[in-house]
Order: sequence, then structure tokens, then C-alpha cells
Amino acid sequence: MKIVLVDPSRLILKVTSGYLAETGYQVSPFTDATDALAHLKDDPDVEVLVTGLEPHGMSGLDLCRLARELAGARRALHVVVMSSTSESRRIAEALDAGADDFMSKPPQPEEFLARLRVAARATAAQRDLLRLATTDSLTGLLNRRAFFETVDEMPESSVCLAMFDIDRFKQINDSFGHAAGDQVIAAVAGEAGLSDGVAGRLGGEEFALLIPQARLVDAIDLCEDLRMRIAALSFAEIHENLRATCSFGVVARGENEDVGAALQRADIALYAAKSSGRNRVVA
Ligand code: GH3
Ligand code: MG
Ligand code: MG
Ligand code: MG
Repeated sequence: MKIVLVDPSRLILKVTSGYLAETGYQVSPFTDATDALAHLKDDPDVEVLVTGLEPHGMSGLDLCRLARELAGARRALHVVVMSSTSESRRIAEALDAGADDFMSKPPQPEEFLARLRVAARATAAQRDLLRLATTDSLTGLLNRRAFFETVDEMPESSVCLAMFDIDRFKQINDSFGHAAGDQVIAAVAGEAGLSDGVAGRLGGEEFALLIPQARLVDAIDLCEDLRMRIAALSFAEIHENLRATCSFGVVARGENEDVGAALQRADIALYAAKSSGRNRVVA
């Protein structure tokens, strides 16, 4: 577990980092809250922030607020405030500023380690919930909502979007059963997940790809490659003759274009790919 530890006292940082490191935690100590916040931004794997109330750079309360804002709803972060104060008002302020826990300063090793075990439980639960809320259970790809959010967070310029859909999938279900259909969906998703970019399952047997920093021609190449890999998949365990193909619609997202609008254009291109014979990429 990675921990950011913030306090103006170098002695406290040194002593505390020492026994935390011995216990196996990866500690980054800071006397300055601004540097600590920058580190939190740079390393998304840091899940625990422990701060005094009066570091250099900014107040501990402001650090709590900004760290909370940075983590948002998409990152597990547990914040512990430590202070020599026993004033209830100060403790309440810290909790209201976004701290999850409070301990007295200087922290006693036994108590500190126990609070870090609380942090580990809390962040593990947050991570599990985040995963469940954002991924599709059959394929492990981003679900519809998480895919849209991911596109929204991406700068609009030089982003391409593709939508693709398994061809004549109803026949696969009808001929081999729903469970076999699910296997085909999972295998197609597996190939999509190997492509550069971010793949999502929008529903049923319909998928999308977000291809950042790509011109339309690059996105078309990427989809062509994926299309061929899918067509080459073997499903011998279901039936020796079973193959799956997909049709693709690709667009470059316009400046200021809404995600929904761009995907709608991709869907129109996908429809054109279907009506012109399937198993092809249309831009
Ligand atoms: P087209 O080439 O035009 O896409 O033909 P299609 O048969 O694939 O047509 P359509 O996309 O309309 O059919 C999708 C079918 O996928 C309908 C639905 O029963 C089935 N389906 C949707 N979700 C799932 C799923 O999670 N598992 C399985 N096995 N089937 C699903
Ligand atoms: Mg369809
Ligand atoms: Mg289909
Ligand atoms: Mg469909």
C-alpha cells in the first residue's frame, strides 16, 4: 500500500516513515502540502493520505479538501488527519474537510498501524465497488456508463470513436444457444481489449472503442486489424464451423462535439457497414 505522509516536522516524518517502511508500506514523506498534492496527482496508486493540520504550503484542511476533490468518485482514497489537538471542534473540521479518520500526534506505532489496516479495508472495499460499478461482468470491458465517462474526460481533439456489433448474432444464439453466444461475446471483447485505446461494451453484442491521439486513418487501420483478428477466432469447443465477424463504424470526434453525437455518427457508419455486406469497417 502506498502512503503519502505530510507533516512540517522532519523528525515525525523520519520516525514514522521508518516503522511504516519496516512493516512493508511504501511511504512518501512531505513537509509541504503542495508537493504532497502534486505527488497524489502523479501517482494514482497512492490510496492513503496521512496529514498533520499545519504542513507547509497550505493548511491540512485545504489539503484534505483538495485531495478529496482530486480522488472524486473514481479513485479509492483514505485520508487520516493527525494532530496534537484534542479539541473536538478541530477534529470535526478535519472530518468535514474530507478526512476519514483522526489520530493524535505524534502517532503511536501500534495505533497508526491499526488505522492503516482500517485504511486497507476501506480502500479495498472502494476498489471492489468501483470495479463492479464500471466494468461489465461478462467481458471485463468498461460498461456503457464508464465508457461514456471516459470519453468525456478525454480532450476532444484527436480522438476517434468506433462502434462495432457482431454480425448475425441472433443466428449464433439460435444455432448454438445463449451460453455459446456469451462465449462469443467474451472472445470478441477479449480481442477488443488487446487493441490500443479503451474498449467498452455498450450493450448486448455491441461495443465501442475510444482511440486517443489518432487520425481517422489510424483509427480505421486499428479497426481493420481488430476486425481481422475477430474473424480469425476459432470456437472449436462450440462448433468447428462457428466463426464470428463484426461490422465497424468509425468517426473522428469533432471539436466540442458531444460524445453522444459522435457515437451517433459512428452508429450511422456502422449501419452502413451492415447494409453494405457486414464484416467491414466504414468511416
Ligand atoms: P446484425 O448483423 O444486423 O447485427 O444482426 P444481429 O442478429 O446481430 O442483430 P441484433 O444486433 O439486432 O441482435 C442482437 C441479439 O443479441 C439479440 C439478443 O437476443 C442477443 N443478445 C443481446 N445481449 C446478449 C447477451 O448478453 N448474450 C447473448 N448470448 N445474446 C445477447
Ligand atoms: Mg444490430
Ligand atoms: Mg449484431
Ligand atoms: Mg446489436
